[in-house]
Amino acid sequence: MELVPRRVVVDVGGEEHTATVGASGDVVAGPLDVRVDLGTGGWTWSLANGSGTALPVRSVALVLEVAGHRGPLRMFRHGYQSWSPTGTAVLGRAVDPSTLADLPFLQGVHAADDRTVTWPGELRSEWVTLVADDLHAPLLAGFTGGDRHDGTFRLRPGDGTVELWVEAFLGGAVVPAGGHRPLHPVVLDGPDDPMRLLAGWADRVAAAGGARRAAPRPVGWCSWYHYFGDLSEDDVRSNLALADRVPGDLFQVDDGFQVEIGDWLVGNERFPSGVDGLVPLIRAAGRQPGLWLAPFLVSPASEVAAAHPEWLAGGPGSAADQPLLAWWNPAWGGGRDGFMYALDTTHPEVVAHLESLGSTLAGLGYGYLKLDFTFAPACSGRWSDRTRTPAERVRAGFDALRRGAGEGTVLVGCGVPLANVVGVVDTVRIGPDVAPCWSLDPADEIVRGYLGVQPATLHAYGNTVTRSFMHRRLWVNDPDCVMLRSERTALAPEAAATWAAVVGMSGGAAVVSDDLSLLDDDAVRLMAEVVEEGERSDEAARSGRTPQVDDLLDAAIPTTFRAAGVTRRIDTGTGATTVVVHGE
Ligand code: 9PG
Repeated sequence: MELVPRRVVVDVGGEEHTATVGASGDVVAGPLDVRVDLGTGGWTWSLANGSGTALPVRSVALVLEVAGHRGPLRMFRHGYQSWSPTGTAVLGRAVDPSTLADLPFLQGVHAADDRTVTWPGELRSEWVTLVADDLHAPLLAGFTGGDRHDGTFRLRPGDGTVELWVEAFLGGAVVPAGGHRPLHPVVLDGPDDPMRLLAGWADRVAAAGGARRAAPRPVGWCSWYHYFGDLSEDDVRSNLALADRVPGDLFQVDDGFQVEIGDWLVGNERFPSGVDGLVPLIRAAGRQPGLWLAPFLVSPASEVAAAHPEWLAGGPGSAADQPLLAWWNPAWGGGRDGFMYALDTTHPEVVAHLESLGSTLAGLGYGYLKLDFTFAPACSGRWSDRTRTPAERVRAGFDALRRGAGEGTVLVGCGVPLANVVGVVDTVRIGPDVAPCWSLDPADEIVRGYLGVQPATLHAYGNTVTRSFMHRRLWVNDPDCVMLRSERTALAPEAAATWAAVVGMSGGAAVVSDDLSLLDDDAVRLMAEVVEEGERSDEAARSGRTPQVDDLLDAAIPTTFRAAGVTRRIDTGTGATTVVVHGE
């Protein structure tokens, strides 16, 4: 199997222009000049606008022919952001979820390009992909960065041939007349073992992007998966009193403390001591205060939205004079049925505001900030600086928070486009939310095609396994919380134990999220084991030995996971572990 470069296709303002490529050099694709330097292990490229007028560039793609494959092709589909499902699909059998939903509002939350896929049978992957057939070991293609623009792979079946479109996604960023933009280089690797290929790619990305991978592994407690949005200061106090039941020092308050999304320094009526008052409480128990926030979202009812309407991004197309609706969560209220606005991270005052927010929270004593729903600046809309790509808008927000919070604060990216934040965050949530159940019924699907993004322990398990190679290469992986309570849960004890063990084996964050008064002695013992096992896995990962997934390319959700001398086989139907083998 081989990937053979054939054409360059650019999308400028919705119009496609094509040019043939065979060797390195400059090609003219409509109004753009694209320079491609092909090597054996990939290529470097850049674009230039010699047209004399500013141009909105949506994408630049190098189209590769997949030559010499046998039998159906499989694609490792890497998801766009934390909650986007990652796993293997078979070309001709699976479909792109956008073709089922046709809902750009949600599609843009789970892919760089929010439009519905129109190429019949197309499968997409973001940032990196593996392509395999029945006969050959897989090939890898991946961008070596993602902070200047996103990168999308489109596997497109045709008449007897299959093409892999490798697309630098600039989202309509305006390139001024005479402007030039380097694009992230693309590596091609293989045929080889899939886990080896992914690890090798991640090492390249880490080196290119200055990955922050030395932060301590978060271990402790988080309020979300028991209390959800009803959390109160009393709940924080009662769990602090039992904090010794769980190892580690993190004590993280999640969604539920704020008066409005966007007004992060003001607690609601359930938090009489306020956001600042939580810090001494948590510190008095000897724990490190952590706080959740969705820094780029603002509620229509927030003070920040009222005081600075010019800080809000505008809607797409004809809705440009209205604020962009970037997310919807009825539980957040806000006076517009739960629709939330987005801060314009290309606006200098917004950047200053985020920097000051980071600095204030760090100054109060929050050493750990869970930055959630951070895909928001990538949404299609009207942004004050039209030369910025969606990736650059996300990155600008994170860079501002980092400048404010300082080097010593642990920044966690959640709901985050992974490619955009290498080198600025310490930890990344790499999967969808767990829930007090193992899996969902197909009838629970809210938007067609997107069941896999809904909270369920199975969904978190899938991404924990398929993205395990990223841990300590790109950042510290956060697989999401362990839940061990035996009351007020639909998670069977066997499934809870499997999930806890997988979290440990991943070597990533090990955070429990129960009302600690509901943990019995067995649960307390299990959590201690998870943390110990996690320590061993993390130690191995620090020297490049991340977990192995033997059936990564054989199943949509793998069933085997191997780390730190343990192999586990999981029944993904029930969550029960069927086989545990100790020893390499
Ligand atoms: C707080 C929660 C927790 C959780 C985060 C995030 O797709 N969705 O509708 C969706 C909603 C919420 C969500 C994830 C996905 O959860 O991952 O840990 O902090 O926010 O609101």
